[in-house]
Amino acid sequence: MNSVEFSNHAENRDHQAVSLPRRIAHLDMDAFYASVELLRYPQLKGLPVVIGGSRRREDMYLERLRQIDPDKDWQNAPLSDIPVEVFPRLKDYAGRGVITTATYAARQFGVGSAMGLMKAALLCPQAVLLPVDFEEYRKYSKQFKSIITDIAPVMQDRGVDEVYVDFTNTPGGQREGGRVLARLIQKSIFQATQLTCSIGVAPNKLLSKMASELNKPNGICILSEEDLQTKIWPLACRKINGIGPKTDEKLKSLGITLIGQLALYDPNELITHFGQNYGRWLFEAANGRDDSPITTYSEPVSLSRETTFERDLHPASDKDRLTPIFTRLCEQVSNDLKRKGYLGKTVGIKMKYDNFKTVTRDQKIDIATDDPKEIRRYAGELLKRVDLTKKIRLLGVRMGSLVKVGEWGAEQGSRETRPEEGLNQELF
Ligand code: TTP
Ligand code: MG
Ligand code: MG
Repeated sequence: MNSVEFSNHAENRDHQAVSLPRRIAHLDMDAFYASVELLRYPQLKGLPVVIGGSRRREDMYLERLRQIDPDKDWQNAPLSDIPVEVFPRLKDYAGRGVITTATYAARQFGVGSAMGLMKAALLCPQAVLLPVDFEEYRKYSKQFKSIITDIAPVMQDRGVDEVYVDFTNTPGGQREGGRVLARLIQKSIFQATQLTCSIGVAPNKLLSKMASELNKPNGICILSEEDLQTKIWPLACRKINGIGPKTDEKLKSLGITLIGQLALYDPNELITHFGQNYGRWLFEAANGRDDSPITTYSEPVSLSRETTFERDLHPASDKDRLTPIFTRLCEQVSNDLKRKGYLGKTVGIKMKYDNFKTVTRDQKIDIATDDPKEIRRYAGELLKRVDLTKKIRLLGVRMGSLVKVGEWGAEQGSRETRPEEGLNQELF
């Protein structure tokens, strides 16, 4: 799993002479990874399909296909020719993988994102299991976003399958509360990609994010301030972007489960329990108030790679396995940095033990780098600062404090690496 964390720059606040009511859209693709896979394998449409487990390999079904029909030239046959029975099923999966997403047909069985594949197999054994292909998803991600900015240029990236779009001053953005423009965007994306999305349009980001979920899939939801009590207040507090599981638990202990209850709670009480800033924010959010701007440009603040092992590994008895895994993570982070054109000034490691306790350590370094050996050397030093007497289930490497290559100075990355700091040095 790789991940990129973003910070926002270059805020885009309205400075228009005529001030129109704010109309902010949130667009989110429907069952994104799964929908992209179904473009490749249309024969799976309507079936329960989950995405997860291993990475995609080009030739993965070839052997079974040759068994079924040895005379056919499977290598050159379209992917849509692959018979449905050739695809692996959830019931045959063994391992620790989790679901990234599931088609809506699979969700009816109660399976969904972040659920373990083996647990999901109990609920829907017949579901087709497809591997992940991030490259393909990124390709479609870029494509749908560029279709949006062609129509409505003020867009904030919010991850691989979602964006905020400022409709306020975009032509058509005020018509029917934003519905006309939302329909146009939805139609344009579908025509170009055959992918569906859902759009919420509301007076602010907070409400539009909730609205986009209300009519999923392939839906549009237009919210005005008057809809707050009927459409938002009956929802669980967790639906607010910014209320996580811990806050939710705490709210529940105060007897607050629905947004409406939070909205009517004494704000001073909330401040007592959650602190000045967050307490106030909770109250404002539940009352549908949010003036956070659309930020149209974002840069990563960190890049990381992590991996969960098939079985827990012990630093002492499994060091032959852990060392190459660790090296590989450093190389992957290095490649990510190079591909995106960044150097990092903070190296970090993450470790999850078999009891699920997670520890992280990080360290500032003198010279920003993207060099795998340098990353490994510093990350290796950090290993000395964690407990290596217990079994580990996950290992991760992270580079933070990123700077764009070229914005850092000529000396960057020019430091000679001594041979003993190479990629083969023992770590565990
Ligand atoms: P989401 O937009 O949360 O989900 P989705 O697009 O699959 O389905 P929905 O119709 O409800 O929007 O996430 C976008 C993609 O991100 C999703 O297709 C797969 C990936 N993802 C994960 O890998 N792990 C996760 O836990 C989640 C929630 C998503
Ligand atoms: Mg989605
Ligand atoms: Mg999403």
